[in-house]
Amino acid sequence: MNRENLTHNPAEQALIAKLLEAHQEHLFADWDQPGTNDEAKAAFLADLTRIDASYPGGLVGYISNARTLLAEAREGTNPFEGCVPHQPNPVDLTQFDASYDHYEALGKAHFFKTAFVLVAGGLGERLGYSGIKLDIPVEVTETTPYIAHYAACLKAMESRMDAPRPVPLIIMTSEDTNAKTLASLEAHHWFGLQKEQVHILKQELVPAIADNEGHLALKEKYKLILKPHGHGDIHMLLHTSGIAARLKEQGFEHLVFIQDTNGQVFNAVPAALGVSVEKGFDFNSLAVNRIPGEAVGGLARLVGNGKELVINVEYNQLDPLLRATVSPEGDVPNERGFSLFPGNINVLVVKLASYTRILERTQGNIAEFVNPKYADSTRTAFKKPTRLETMMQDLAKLFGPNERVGVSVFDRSWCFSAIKNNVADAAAKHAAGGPPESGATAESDFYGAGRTRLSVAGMTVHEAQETLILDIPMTPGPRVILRPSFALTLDEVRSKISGGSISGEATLVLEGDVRLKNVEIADGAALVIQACAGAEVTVRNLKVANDGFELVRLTDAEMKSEATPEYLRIRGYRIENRGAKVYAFTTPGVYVIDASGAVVS
Ligand code: UGB
Repeated sequence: MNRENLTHNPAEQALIAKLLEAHQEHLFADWDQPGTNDEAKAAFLADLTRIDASYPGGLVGYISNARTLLAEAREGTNPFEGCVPHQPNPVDLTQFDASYDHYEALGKAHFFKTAFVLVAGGLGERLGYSGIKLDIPVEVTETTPYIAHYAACLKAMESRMDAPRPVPLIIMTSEDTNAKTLASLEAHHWFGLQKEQVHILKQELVPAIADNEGHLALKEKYKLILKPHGHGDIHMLLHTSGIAARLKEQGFEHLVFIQDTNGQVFNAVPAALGVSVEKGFDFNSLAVNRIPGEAVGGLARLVGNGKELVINVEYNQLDPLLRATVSPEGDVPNERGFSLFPGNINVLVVKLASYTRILERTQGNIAEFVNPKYADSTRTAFKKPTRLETMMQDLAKLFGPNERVGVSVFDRSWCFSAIKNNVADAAAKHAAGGPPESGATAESDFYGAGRTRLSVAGMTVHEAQETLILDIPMTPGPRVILRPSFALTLDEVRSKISGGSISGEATLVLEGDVRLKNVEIADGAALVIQACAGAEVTVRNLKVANDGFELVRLTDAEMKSEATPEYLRIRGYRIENRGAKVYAFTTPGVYVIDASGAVVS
């Protein structure tokens, strides 16, 4: 068909001409005559136009980048050719000692100059959850969604400032998650945040590529196959939206990048910020001790080609790089069972001054890569269409020799426990010796961090025995939820809790300004104290014994039933209230709960 007949819109005609020059004739072959399927054609052209505008260099640039990267992939070009990996020189924050307190205090004093970026455009394909991951509850004692937990952390940070100001939250969504994220925020009144402090940036999907020649893949006539471009899009969006530059102008100094389901991240944020401030890091990656082979990138200092970079080597590239250079056996464990290269948890603390400079220089374009699954060893055909991807941690590659790129290593369960896998895959990962990263382990670690805080404050904590639920390990108690309004740092916990004990499958939930002095909570019992802003509650010498909450395993029938909420089916249990003692203080004032459990105001 004559190309002028495809559309009367000059801009669309120009785009078609460019695509034909880029050998994309198949996109427009076999078009029906005008009058047939016109709506589908218009939608197809609208898709092409939108993607052309959103990708730096347009669709033709995307196709050209794809051809280059696919040719390199086909030849097996080593992206790290000439580089030798060395261990980075991490700041060790795995012990809760005086230096940890020092960094937390520094970080806390810096809250008012910090903004957060939450990348939440991923579909969570490995988990197979039908909603957005931000809506999944991090715990099912009180059923708090991740987004509610993050918002509560930001509110708590604000309340620690001398002159409180809203902590900006930038959320990156995608076609897959945007509408549901907005709906969730609106349905819950922005989870207590001001609407103006939340900025939503939607990333576009990119077209899938059918072959080494860079032909765009069609799902059907007039429909492209579109796929996520990866979390690296956030840098381009922070640049093109002007938000990064604006935040810098407003006096913010650091951005903290976080993932969608890591309930532990704010445990580590104060100390990580403190490290960035004291050491003047332009880029600080939070990391954990990594088990060789697990799906977490390794942080390495790469030396070669006249450069030295501290960067993430993604999990599928680390082992081959090590085999080709320093370790013929690949990624082998040290005597403690850990890889020599700390695991990247994709929590980044970035100095805004250097970040905006780099965005100006690069327009936010960071390294793309392609990972095609070839049909056979000739590498001429793919099993299924592939696409170009980007990763937000690759930003580190753009920092120069005059900028400071560091790594801060934390205890794993303290700073990182995400929900990545469905129950079957999680059980298989556990059987293979790796972290399951499931709904149950994320919740178990969330309570575990609460227990750690109580122990640090000197409370005696008798843990319940680890158990397997659907062949996934978890520790069912004590279930300790210390809300951010109660404490954000270890020092705050120490100042509010003294003495006491908690045992087995007991539950403790503390919200607001609450102090516990010699409180004992028996195995299976539960104490919940909710103090509104302006209420100060002290609990003295109370011995708590009641039927508390019970963790109940789902039956096979419940696991299969659509009537069972999906957020329970991804863990294999629910938690039922059998008689928890709840104190709710809804008006400001000074209250004491005495040894008999009575409230004396
Ligand atoms: N995300 C987006 O916002 N947009 C996208 O297009 C894709 C994802 P995954 P991944 O934590 O253990 C990363 O898929 O990419 C968001 C690191 O690269 O859960 O496999 C998504 O919503 C790896 O080095 O993780 O691996 C989510 O919030 C390691 O640190 C976030 O990006 C690994 O995470 C991560 O997406 C890990």
